[in-house]
Amino acid sequence: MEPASSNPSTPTPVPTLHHLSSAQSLRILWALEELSIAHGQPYTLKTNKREKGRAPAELKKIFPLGRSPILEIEGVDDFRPQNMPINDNEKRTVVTEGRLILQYLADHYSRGIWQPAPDDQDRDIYWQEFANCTLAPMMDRTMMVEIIPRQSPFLIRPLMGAIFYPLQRIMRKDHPLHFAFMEAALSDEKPWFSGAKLGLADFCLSWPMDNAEQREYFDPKDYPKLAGWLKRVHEREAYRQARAKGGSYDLVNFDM
Ligand SMILES: N[C@@H](CCC(=O)N[C@@H](CS)C(=O)NCC(=O)O)C(=O)O
Repeated sequence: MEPASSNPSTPTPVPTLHHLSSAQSLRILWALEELSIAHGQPYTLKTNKREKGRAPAELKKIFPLGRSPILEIEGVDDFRPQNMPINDNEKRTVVTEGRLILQYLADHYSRGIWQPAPDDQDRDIYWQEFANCTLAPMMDRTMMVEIIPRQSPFLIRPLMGAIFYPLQRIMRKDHPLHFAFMEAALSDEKPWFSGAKLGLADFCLSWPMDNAEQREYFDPKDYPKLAGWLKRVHEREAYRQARAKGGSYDLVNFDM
């Protein structure tokens, strides 16, 4: 497929986002809303509600792992990393993994708006990787040791609490070092993790930082630049539209 960025007059197939409530696909929905505001790029949103914390089984019909986000584009077949067999004769592109979806949107739909300045390219890619390979797993580990005792059967809950409470403290000990490291990366010249302007690193980091904020893992007073970044994210029209359209976004109990 011809990247939309190279020729704005080329009609681009409308992508469909298979979204899940209270999930990281909110950052893809935010990116799609940015494209809608920037160039009127249409998209189709299919919202799925978590059921007992999990994605509904129907998502497995779109992609075998049944997790969200999934971006589906009908009429093109230009990205087949999983060699997924497509039984029907129709052309269909299915992109999964949040960071890959963002890259796909940047390459095919963004017309360059998220392209960092040449001297910010390393920064942008670093913070994307940090978001998905360092901060998000850290938030997940901390969430697991908090949610397991809360969701345990009533009779063993005190025992589970006794086991898991020390683990929660150990997990949280690592957070300040990481938040301080992020704080140091922001400045008046580079107020975004992608550099002087919003980019893929910022979309990537919104998910673990929304987790941190909702679960009160960080005190905004201790990290004013990081808190300012998160506030700027939340005040963007596109982010607000995404929140309004995406259903619940409960990163404490995940709709349970
Ligand atoms: N590595 C994948 C992870 C996708 C993922 O695990 N998504 C979660 C939501 S945050 C999900 O669909 N969970 C539902 C379930 O496990 O049933 C990505 O980056 O997109």
